[in-house]
Amino acid sequence: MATKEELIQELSNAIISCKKDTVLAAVEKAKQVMEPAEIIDKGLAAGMNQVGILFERGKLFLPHVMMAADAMTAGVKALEADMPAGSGSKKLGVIVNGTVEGDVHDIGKSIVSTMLQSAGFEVHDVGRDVPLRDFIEKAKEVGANMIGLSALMTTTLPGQRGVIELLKEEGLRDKVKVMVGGAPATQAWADKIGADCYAENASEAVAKAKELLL
Ligand code: B12
Repeated sequence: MATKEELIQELSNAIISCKKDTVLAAVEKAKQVMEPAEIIDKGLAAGMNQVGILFERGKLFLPHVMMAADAMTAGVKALEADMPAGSGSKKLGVIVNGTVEGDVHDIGKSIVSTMLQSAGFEVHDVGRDVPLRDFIEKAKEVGANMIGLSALMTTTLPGQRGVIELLKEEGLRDKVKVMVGGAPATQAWADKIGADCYAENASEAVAKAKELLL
């Protein structure tokens, strides 16, 4: 029987192999002993970060990154059934979550949506490359208590500030909390733009959302 460390390594290596079948097999194996959140955070996401590093060093090319991204999405999907939407009858809060305009990176954002949902929040995932005003319109439509904003590029990060400015314009800033995330976002950035919180990963996003909304 493989140890947890070996399984984590296997998950990460499977993502680096860029092969969907290898990832799905590693996920099936890990599921016997590990929680879905741990499989995603410690195994799959760690592998994807490694892919990013290899890409930056010119050891992997864009088609590999796209294949790894597909494999990662399939791996997370295979775990969704094990993370049923929060069971309590009362929802913990309503959250609109998406990736800002100009940015098509959605793997991390989707993991955050899935984990928030399984923690018991009502999540409206508005997708990727989302026009800033659409976050506001969706928040109004569903009566959101929080907006989650993902940005994976330094060039799209300012979109997070843009949504906060729009909330102020609409007189909604004190009614809707804003949580920001994505690789280039930091606590210092969140403070600078006046976001309510920053979270480094999906587990932290759940903890911070609970802190702010409960
Ligand atoms: C996969 C990937 C892609 C895939 C995306 C597939 C998809 N469906 O998402 C594809 C191949 C399509 C792609 C395209 C491009 N990419 Co790209 N991509 C990556 C890569 C390798 C990994 C990103 C990823 O999925 N990580 C794994 C997930 C699990 O981690 P994560 O996204 O960080 O999410 C976690 C946390 O950040 C946090 N989080 C995320 N969102 C949120 C939201 C909230 C509310 C909270 C609280 C937390 C949170 O929780 C998540 C889970 O733990 C990164 C490198 C890297 N190191 O990030 C480059 C990277 C982001 N890409 C980059 C670039 C430049 C591009 C392209 C322009 C093409 C190119 N020339 O390389 C296009 C972008 C087109 C566009 N307009 O958006 C650059 C960005 C540089 C910059 N300006 O800052 C990076 C950093 C690579 C690099 N060094 O060059 N990319």
